[in-house]
Amino acid sequence: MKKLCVFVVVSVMALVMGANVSAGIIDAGPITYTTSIGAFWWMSGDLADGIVSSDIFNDAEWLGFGSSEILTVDFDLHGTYALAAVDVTYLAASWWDQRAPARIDLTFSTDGVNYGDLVTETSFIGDDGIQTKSIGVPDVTCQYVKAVLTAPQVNGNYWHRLSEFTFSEVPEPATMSLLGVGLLALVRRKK
Ligand SMILES: [Ca+2]
Repeated sequence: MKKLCVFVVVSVMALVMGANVSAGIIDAGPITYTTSIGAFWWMSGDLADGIVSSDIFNDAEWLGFGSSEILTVDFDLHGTYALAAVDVTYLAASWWDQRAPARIDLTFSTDGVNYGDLVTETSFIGDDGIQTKSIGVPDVTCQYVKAVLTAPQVNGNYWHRLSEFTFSEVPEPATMSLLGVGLLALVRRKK
């Protein structure tokens, strides 16, 4: 009986952990986006291709935008998800006049028209290379995400250099059901 209980617990844990992995980062493949201002022409990076560049000089992995304007990026996840976090990877290098955003406002929509559930992030590491900021989202169900990046208030010429937006979803309800079924089986076996 004891062995059976251990088997059930291990099986449930394996299933739950497996389900959590698949329910984490949303596949970047189908995600598309538009930007309110054009990226610098020599940079051909994609903000939703699943690639986070570690090479700051590889213009094929980065997109650059002038920082004197507000940049809006409208994402279509091409599926409905309960989001847990949005990770933004950017370059902050004062020696190269590239700055972290001063602020990012995220809003969410199910129809691409009406946006709500505002999440504002103002805490970004402003220097020292490639940075990824994970912005927590309070379990918002949506298909569309609008990210508004506000430039920092600094003097001189500067710009944004962005590599990726990564979206993560909360564990699916199926995971919780699975856990419940497993525990129920365990309790019944004990009786
Ligand atoms: Ca990318």
